[in-house]
Amino acid sequence: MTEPVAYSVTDRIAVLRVQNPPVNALSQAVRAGLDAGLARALADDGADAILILGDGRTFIAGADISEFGKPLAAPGLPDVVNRIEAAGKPVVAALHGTALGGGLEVALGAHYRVAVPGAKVGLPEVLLGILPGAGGTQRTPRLTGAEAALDMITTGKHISATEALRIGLIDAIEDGSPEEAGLRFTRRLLVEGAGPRPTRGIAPAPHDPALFDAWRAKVAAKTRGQIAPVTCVDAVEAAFTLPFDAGLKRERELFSGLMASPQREGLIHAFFIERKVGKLPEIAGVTPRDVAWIGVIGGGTMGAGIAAAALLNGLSVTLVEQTEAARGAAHARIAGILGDSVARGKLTEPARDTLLGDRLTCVTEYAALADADLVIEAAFEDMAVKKTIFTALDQHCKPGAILATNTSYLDINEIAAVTARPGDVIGLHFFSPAHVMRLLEVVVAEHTAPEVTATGFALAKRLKKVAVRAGVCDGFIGNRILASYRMAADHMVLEGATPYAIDAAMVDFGFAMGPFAVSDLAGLDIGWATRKRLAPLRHPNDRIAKFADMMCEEGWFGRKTGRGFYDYTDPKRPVPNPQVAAMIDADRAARGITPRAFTAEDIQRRYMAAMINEAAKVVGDGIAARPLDVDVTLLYGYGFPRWRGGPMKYADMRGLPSILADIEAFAQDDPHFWHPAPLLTDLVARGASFDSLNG
Ligand code: TC6
Repeated sequence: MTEPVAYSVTDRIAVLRVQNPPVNALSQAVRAGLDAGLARALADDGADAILILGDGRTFIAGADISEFGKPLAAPGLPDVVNRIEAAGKPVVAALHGTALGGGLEVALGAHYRVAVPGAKVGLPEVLLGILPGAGGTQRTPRLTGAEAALDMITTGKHISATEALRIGLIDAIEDGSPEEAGLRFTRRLLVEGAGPRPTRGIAPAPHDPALFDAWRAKVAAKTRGQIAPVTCVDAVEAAFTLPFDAGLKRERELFSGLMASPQREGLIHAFFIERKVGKLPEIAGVTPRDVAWIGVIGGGTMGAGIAAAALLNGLSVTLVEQTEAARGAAHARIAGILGDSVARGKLTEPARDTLLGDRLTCVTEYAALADADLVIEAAFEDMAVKKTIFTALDQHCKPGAILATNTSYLDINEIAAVTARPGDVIGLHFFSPAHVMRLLEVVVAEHTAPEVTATGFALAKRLKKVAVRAGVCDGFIGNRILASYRMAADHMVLEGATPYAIDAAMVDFGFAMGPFAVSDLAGLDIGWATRKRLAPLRHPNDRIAKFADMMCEEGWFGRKTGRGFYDYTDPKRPVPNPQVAAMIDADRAARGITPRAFTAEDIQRRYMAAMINEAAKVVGDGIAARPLDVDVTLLYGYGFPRWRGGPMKYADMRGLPSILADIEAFAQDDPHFWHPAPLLTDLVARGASFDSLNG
């Protein structure tokens, strides 16, 4: 077995090489290995200096997150870092890949830091609901000053080696492998006679005492509801108000508090499920098909967004529209999105011109798709339209080309049946705007071949998206669950809550926007069309609110028409649309409802109960493979607060019996809507959690 930290000596420099693939996380064995290597180097008469580096693709990507929440096995990282800093021989860290979190803290414990040009560094603990707890909040500001340290620690962002050099976090950038760069730098130190240089010995630079209050206010406004970012400011402040050891103690207290918080548990759940969501037995070991050239049918908002995402990630695109005018409009739409990328510094003007000139073709003929590897249809949501398109695609596309639909709810089995290649047909459900939103539902139809599914996942990765496998049903995973909690919100309005109280309660829960503000943004005409489409399929006891139809009949489609649940006369400061209340009153009166009061907690409980209950049905029906697929869908496509881990994690943390009790209580008044999901009932009976089904 490979040692977690290998020891060797070159040119009187002891090299401690961390070997814990894939990312050299600081597991207990690595911490113990660093301790042992350090002691050996200090006792080694043949070594005058010590060099720490990482084997493989990266330096050290941080503490081993999988150990969090379990009892800590000695040695603790803060002690290891302190011992490195206290070494009587100069210690150098040579950084490559990503030196993150505890990894960067090890480097800060070293006396000097050198990086290879492509290296990145960061303190991303805040994104996991904690803070850099191995001295990072005390040592970083001593090297960089308060502002740069606060920026890194409260955002968790990765910075380049050049930026790290500029702010004083590292001492040099050297070409070559980390070993070459590190040895060259250390040899120079030895020639110069440089000795140990503990970071703790550096006095913090003077600062404006009001700085920390200003940062607390700024960070609190930006990261609403989260405790770690503000706590990070408190910890950095301690570097300026307390002596070093007392600052470390304060950091530890704050760290322990965050470690025990449910937010930490939610965020770490989110970290791991994002990596687990693509690991599915049906595509394990399956080779995806090569995709270099994609076709897109339809150049509206969705089609243009998909085309732009593909172009920005190195694919060639042929877009088919019906008319010359639509073809031109689609090209202009895509050019607009790429122009925004230029404006934001993500793309150079020449690169944009190459994409638009050489990589994008907008046409009106399907024949142009003859050599496309994969075609994504993003046309009007109508089964007849889709069938016509898929019949044409089947005729024009080469054998082996994948035919995908971006439908949000239509039956993909029915679409696939019009082709002679149902195994090549799949749903790729993007979220709008498609070049921004990270979620992609990969909808696997009855005959979809595993390599076609694997290609969907590979394409998502190429487009820097998070793919979730979904089965075929109306709305797949996300929109099916949305329909249910959106219905619960409408019912609450009928019973007495205002849309504005519901929005406020859900923003308070952690969503960026409430459901009615979201509907205004998406366009109320979308919900209107869905209600009309589903009307013939409804059960007579379904309670469908009428107030939204009344609003649509007035031509109020939300933000785009200046009016919806809110009035957008001042688009930056929407206010409740005063005429909506009368429509709601009329709807209630027609049903003989006397409105009652709802507290924010009542609203949150009903909303979450509806979401979790439908999600449990989605898992029980096999539409989502595991509860974690629901969590990823809601986190990446529906603005669910990441620090709550997703609805299934939230349910597990609150306790499934409590969720079931709510559903049963609500069912007393409305047994038609509130049916406990069999899976939920079963888990409660067995005392099990959703997480137990995640594998
Ligand atoms: C900390 O340091 C606190 C310190 C205070 C202590 C007192 N631990 O993302 P990838 C796994 S907090 C355990 O697919 P990439 C990951 O699950 C930590 N496992 O690769 C995956 O496993 P799988 C601060 C980890 O090249 C595999 O490695 N550090 C850890 O796209 C590959 O990961 C961070 O927050 C870990 N720390 O990206 C950094 N990191 O193959 C977190 C990764 O079984 N990590 N794994 O699925 C990252 O941001 C990225 O992994 C990356 C590499 C940029 C390092």
